[in-house]
Amino acid sequence: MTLAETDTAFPQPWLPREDVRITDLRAIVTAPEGIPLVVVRVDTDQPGLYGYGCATFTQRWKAVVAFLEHVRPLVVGRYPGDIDDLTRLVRFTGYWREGPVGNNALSGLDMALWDIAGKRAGMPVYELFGGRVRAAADTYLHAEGADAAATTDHVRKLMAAGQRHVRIQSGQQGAGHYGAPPLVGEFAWAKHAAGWRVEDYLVATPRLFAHVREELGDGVELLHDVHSRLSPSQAITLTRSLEPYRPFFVEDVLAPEHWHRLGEVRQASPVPIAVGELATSFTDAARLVREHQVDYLRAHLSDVGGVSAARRLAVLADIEGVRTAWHSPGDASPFAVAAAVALDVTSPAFGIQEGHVYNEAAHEVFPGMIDIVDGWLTPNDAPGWGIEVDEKAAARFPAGLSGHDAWAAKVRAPDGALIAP
Ligand code: GCO
Ligand code: MG
Repeated sequence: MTLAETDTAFPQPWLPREDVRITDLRAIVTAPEGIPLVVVRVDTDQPGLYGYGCATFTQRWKAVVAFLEHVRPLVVGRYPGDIDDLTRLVRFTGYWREGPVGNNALSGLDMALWDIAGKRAGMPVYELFGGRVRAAADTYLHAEGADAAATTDHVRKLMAAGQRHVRIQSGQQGAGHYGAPPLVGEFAWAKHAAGWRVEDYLVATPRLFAHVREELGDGVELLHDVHSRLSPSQAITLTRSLEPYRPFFVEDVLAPEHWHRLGEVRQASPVPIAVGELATSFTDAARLVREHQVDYLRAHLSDVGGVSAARRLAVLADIEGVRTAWHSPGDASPFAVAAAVALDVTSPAFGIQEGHVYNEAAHEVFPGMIDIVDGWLTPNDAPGWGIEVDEKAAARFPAGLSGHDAWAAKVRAPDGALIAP
């Protein structure tokens, strides 16, 4: 095929090195764990050559699927090897860019193109990124329970399974804290009896840490996710109260609306601060690193535009002395996990990797996906991401509306005011 033969309104701008063309781009939506996941598949005119990428904005997945309708005509007919040109094309043609919908769609395309590049080269993507600087990524998993004793038991189980790092959350009166069940009863005096009381949280959290350290000693690294519920001064109070228990990091002390005040918190905090999963623009994530507002950058790969964007952030983090801790819970598909781990093993700035133990249904849908073994995530050595999608299995787990809405709608203070969940 020559340039002139490309039958598209968005022709190939230069003669590609090899005659390979994109023929299709589509979304696959599936919910093997009940959490809607969006995967983008990019096809080419070469038999058996296609790629997958993660485009999961689980709460608003239908919007991403619709956005991809705008992406498809931009890339069909193009050479899949021009990854940066194709992603810049998607960004610039839309004029208004960034945001969780557009960036997730972009990420699906971006990761799928890296998958195709790896398959063409016969190499895992991590080798295209420059090769390993470490054998595998150490991970953390989540422990939660109704109270400190139950959370401690959960930590014990995870340690027995090989985890060296565990995030601890525990329940509280009223709505409970993020990640842990509501418990112990409600506030009889309150306008909203099932409310969440920040003062109680600020007392309960250092007690939780004290309990876990007392029971389990120093042989485990402990993490904690505030989930954006504090003001700057409350964040400082919390981090100071946790200092004796040596947390590995404290996550999301402030909501993104107040990130301009993160510097203050970090200056006053005696423990490392991790922020970034709510960054929905590359620019915002880069600012967290450039302005030294975080010790660990926790961007969600697909929300900053994909693995290419995150790779630039990892380089920036390396330059600025910041560590990475890519966000990767159950609302990231196994392609996002593979992409995060490819960055983890190739970046000197790696700090820790959030892990998620997927269920059997997810393994059926995504053959080849990588799992945590003894606390480690090790990249797949097959070309590309080395993961397939079994579309028949995927269809058995249709996506409904995200359950997140129903949960977040309940997170209110005792006076009834809605809180960032
Ligand atoms: C974390 C998280 C998540 C988010 C979830 C929202 O793993 O650190 O904060 O579990 O709540 O991704 O959909
Ligand atoms: Mg979090």
